Amino acid sequence: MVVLSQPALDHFSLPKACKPTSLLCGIPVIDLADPEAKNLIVKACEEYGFFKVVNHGVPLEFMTRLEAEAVKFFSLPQSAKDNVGPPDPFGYGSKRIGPNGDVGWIEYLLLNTNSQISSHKHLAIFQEYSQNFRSAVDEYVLAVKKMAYQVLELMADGLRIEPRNVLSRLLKDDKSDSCFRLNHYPPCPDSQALNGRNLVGFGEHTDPQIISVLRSNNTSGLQILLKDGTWASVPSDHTSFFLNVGDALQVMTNGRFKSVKHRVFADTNKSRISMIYFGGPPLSEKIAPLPKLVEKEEESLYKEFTWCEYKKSAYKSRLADYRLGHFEKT
Ligand code: GA4
Repeated sequence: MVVLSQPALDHFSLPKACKPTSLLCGIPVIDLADPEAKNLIVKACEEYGFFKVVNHGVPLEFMTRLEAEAVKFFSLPQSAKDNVGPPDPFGYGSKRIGPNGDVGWIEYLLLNTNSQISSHKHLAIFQEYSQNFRSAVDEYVLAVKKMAYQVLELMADGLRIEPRNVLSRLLKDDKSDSCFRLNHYPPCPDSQALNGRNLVGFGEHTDPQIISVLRSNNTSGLQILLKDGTWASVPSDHTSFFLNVGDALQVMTNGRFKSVKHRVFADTNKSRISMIYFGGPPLSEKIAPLPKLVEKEEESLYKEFTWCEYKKSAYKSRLADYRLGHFEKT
């Protein structure tokens, strides 16, 4: 990633005068071994669209091994990284996020987790790079997927909907359109130039999928938007996972769960490395409120659409757009 000269930092930074930010100390923590987990997950999704998972069963060495591989990858010469870019959307990207002009203080690798629909580019990324990298991604993603299935099944129990795999089956499907992202937010090159402002790593957005599972190193930067319109910083925890509700799950719960807006700021001293699994349904899947979650009198808040239609529309949008707007009934 090329370090920019001082004036260019203005493209990435936010003015000082922002809404107040607090430290999210009361973030819901779900212990997967707790008999109350199913109800606490539902409560967290209603209140925040976001929660932390502990006792998750994913070995810490899977996380640290992949983190080390990611650090190795991002330390490669720029030309080697550019060989696996630009993103189409899969592949290596630097500063540009998506196809519509969004930028951030970030470099990343976006991968398709489904070998059945992976592009040549994706295969090339893995093969050209290294076997160690590939196996670290594979073992990590497999373990995280299993945990995500468990969470979605607990969620179905908490919502009292049957069968309990009504949500998890969408991620388990061979054709599930899920992806995986490794992000590197380099430390801010010249913190004086920012003059107290924040350097935007990944601008505010919601995730389009059903559920996202994030793990980061011990560098802070993630913030979520609370119901009262204020931003809260999420204290980092490299041993836990942070899960958030995506747009598709908001629709499937007819708005009962909110897909949470979030953003990331770069740290002034440390690199932030994050790894996120985005669990999405098959492209042909109809995304609509689950019948049991639509009260008798209440109608679906959304028009019917497939995941493929939603994704296409998302890729025409800017990061901060309210993407569900096009799909709401008027
Ligand atoms: C946000 C969530 C995931 O990181 C992502 C992003 C995707 C991309 O980087 O290619 C998008 C963004 C994300 C939403 C709107 C579109 C698409 C960039 C962008 C401007 C991989 C995803 O699925 O949607």
